Amino acid sequence: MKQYWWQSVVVYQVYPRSFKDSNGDGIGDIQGIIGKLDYLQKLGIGAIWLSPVYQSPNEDNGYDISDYQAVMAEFGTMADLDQLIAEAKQRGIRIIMDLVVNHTSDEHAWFVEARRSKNNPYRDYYVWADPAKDGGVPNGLQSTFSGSAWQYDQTSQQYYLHLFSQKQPDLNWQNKEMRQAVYNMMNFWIDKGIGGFRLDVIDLIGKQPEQEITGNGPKLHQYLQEMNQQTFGHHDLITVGETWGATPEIAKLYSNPESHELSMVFQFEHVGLDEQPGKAKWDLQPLKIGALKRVFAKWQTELDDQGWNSLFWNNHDLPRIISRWGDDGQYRVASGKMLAILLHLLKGTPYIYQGEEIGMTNRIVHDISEVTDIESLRMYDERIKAGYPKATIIESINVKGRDNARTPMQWNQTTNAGFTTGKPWLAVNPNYETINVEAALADPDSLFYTYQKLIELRKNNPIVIWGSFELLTTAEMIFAYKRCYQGETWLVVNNFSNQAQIIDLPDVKIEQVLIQNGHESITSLANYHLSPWQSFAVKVAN
Ligand code: TEU
Ligand code: CA
Repeated sequence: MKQYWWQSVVVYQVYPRSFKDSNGDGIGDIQGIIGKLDYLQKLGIGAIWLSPVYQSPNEDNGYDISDYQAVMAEFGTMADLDQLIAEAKQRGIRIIMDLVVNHTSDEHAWFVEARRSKNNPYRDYYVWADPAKDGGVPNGLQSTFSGSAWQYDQTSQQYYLHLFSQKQPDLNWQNKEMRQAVYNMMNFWIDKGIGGFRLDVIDLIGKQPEQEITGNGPKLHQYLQEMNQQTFGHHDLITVGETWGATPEIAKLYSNPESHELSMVFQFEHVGLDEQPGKAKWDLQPLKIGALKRVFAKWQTELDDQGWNSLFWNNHDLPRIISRWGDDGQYRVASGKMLAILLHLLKGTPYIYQGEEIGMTNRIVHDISEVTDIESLRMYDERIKAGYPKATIIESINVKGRDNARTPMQWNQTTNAGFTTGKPWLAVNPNYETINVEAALADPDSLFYTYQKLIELRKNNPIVIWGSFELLTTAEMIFAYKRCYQGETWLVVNNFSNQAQIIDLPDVKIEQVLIQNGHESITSLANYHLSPWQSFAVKVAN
């Protein structure tokens, strides 16, 4: 199989609003990112996925775009962005742009035109429907941000579709001119020398709203093949689709190079494991490690050579992994290293979300007034109306809310964690005095250096990229697996718990300890006692 550059790099996600503020207005910006490129180079990453930096009224922090070819004034200028692309390139780092083309902002010129009248040339760029017979919404489609996905438009007396906020009208991918306009816009960015695209909720673009089909619609793959053909297919770019509804079968359709669609997709099967089946992410249940192992093993083995995995614990929509599935108290560093080692030695392209590499944690709120994210705010109103107790809703937000990932990056122990000299747009996590980049860099035993070493291992050992995967049968709370490549074998052993565990692999002869989260001498795995969250990778004789 052909090999691609994006199979061997680690990608770092920057959420610009929260990364680094260079001018004291409390909002992260592009010059702030440029100032931290040396730090990212030191970590060893090969690409940055930049969450949206386009012009936007910020209903959904930039995921509501009003001009795809202009930079959000708060973040800087097009010249700043060109400089970022160039300076990153000098450091061997490519810039992956976030492509949000399931919807635009209602302030986008296309929508401003479209809503003028039924026969406006842009009308069909969006999805419109007549009221139901009783005058109400056309059907039962729901918005991810609570309530109906249909918004009534007074002027034309029709409803438009918004699978997210009513300020994020859905584009109509059945319209050929609209698709062409999107491809032209993509080529504008490709011509700037970007490294690729992350495609926001791309599995929704094949929607058939009249049949209440949203994800995985009938023409989805046809559109992606067309997009590939008209844009990135002619360039050596990374493309990663955000696909909440992907199964391994579907992921192979997207990511098998033969199908000429995308490099890989983000699949979210593991992300749903700590919610009650059939309910919302807010309906909490504890994670079962056994289920997590089965899900990961399934994706590792099923994609194998017919597709490519992306590997992630975190992004700007998800709570911090150490708080979620590790231990953000006594074992913060140990569990963080375990989670890093476990993930980064799997087969696929790993993604690090800003702050993950220093072990940032969730931020606790006590009242809804401390929350900024639209998803949490809408859910709160909806559940208050439905009679849920306040405390239960706040608990769900503390465990799962998106603000957890969006608190400012913690650079040092000065005021506001060195993120801004002004007032941060979202409060800094009070633990910044101990958890920050400066402290991490000064401590050779910090999580940062575990991530750095994992990236280095990947660069120097083809087995990490290409090796086969096999889940080992062990006690429930131990996540152990084997990688094999060209006569070499690695074992990766992780204690996914706060308790000691025993692993018994008497036949294993250890040749080398490659990485670990402690300082134990590991010479045999016969009746080996793992301390809480202990994690290591060893090279073994065949
Ligand atoms: O996220 C898709 C999405 O469905 C999320 O809203 C997700 O369901 C939720 O955050 C987690 O439960 C993408 C972007 O990553 C997100 O930031 C945007 O809000 C959304 O699309 C709309 O563009
Ligand atoms: Ca700023």
